[in-house]
Amino acid sequence: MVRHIVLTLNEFIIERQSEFPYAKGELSRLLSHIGIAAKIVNREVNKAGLVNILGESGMENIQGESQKILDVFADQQFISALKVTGECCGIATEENENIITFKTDLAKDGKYIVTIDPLDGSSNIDVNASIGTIFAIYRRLSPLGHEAMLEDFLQEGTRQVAAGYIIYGSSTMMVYTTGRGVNGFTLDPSIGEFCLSHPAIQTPTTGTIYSINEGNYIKFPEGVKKYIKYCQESDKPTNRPYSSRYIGSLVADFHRNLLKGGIFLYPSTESYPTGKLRLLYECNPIAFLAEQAGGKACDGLGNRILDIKPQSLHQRVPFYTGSRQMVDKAEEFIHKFESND
Ligand code: AHM
Ligand code: MG
Repeated sequence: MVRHIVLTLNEFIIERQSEFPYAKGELSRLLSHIGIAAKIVNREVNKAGLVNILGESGMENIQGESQKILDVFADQQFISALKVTGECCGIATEENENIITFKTDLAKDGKYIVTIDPLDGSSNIDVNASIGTIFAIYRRLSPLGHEAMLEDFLQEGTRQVAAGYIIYGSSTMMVYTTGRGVNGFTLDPSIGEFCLSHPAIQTPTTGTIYSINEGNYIKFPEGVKKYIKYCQESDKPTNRPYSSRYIGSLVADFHRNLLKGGIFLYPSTESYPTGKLRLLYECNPIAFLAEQAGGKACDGLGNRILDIKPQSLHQRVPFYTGSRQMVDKAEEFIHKFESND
């Protein structure tokens, strides 16, 4: 019998721990706990289609537990998983207006804070399409021994010590970086472990996929409109026209483009004049992963996403990310036509 040796997420995290400048195992524990919460959320996500059979959200299930809407469930799972580590003094999530600070003595000594979108693209749940969790980890700025403060969360993306996402798709994967490349782990349901399946991910420098909600076309900046037309023109040497692929779930759209090469665009629109996606728990972690995989992320206004100083917790920014050459090209168009907007 041939035996395949698998490297699990936890083994990998421990193996890599010594590469980390101030490694004492705290960050490893945080990442492991995120992995555990992800498995619990995954279990519930997989049951989503059964909700109508087992009882509606907000009603009691057969064990007498009240059932929660999945994004609220995911939010609570990640909050409690991070609370018990004692390494994390606070968390900011898409579901909560203000930061959540952990008040135990252990947590007050925690060196890290986490920003997280617990279940991104949740409108896709009802139709069985992929959704995801996105997270970023920072070292706190406020003194140890106290509760976390807002300033701990308003740090530039360059200061992330780790970031990643979980994609609940045809299989469930966790992809993360600690600033030394990007690695992907696929959940093997038979052993309940994330196993290293995509080591040292590098994204192609160019690709043939563009991902954007074209329904908002009329209100896009002029340069974005021109770039879309460029993607649609025929040109053999650059493999155009490109293919349009858009799930409406950032993690799923980004993950596909990361592996195949492509560009994801979420510009300003009529409903979202500064873009829809949130800097702290959507754009920054994705931008960190993109750059670590050799790609690029910018706001189309001349700024690298990771350099933007956040002003507020739920700040939105226009977002362009993916294969380096494609993002460069989109930026070139935006810049060229910016006076027409
Ligand atoms: P959400 O956090 O409310 O789920 O919204 C974020 C999602 C992203 O996953 C996705 O890229 C985007 O919204 C899609 O927006 P739209 O439906 O406007 O194209
Ligand atoms: Mg979201």
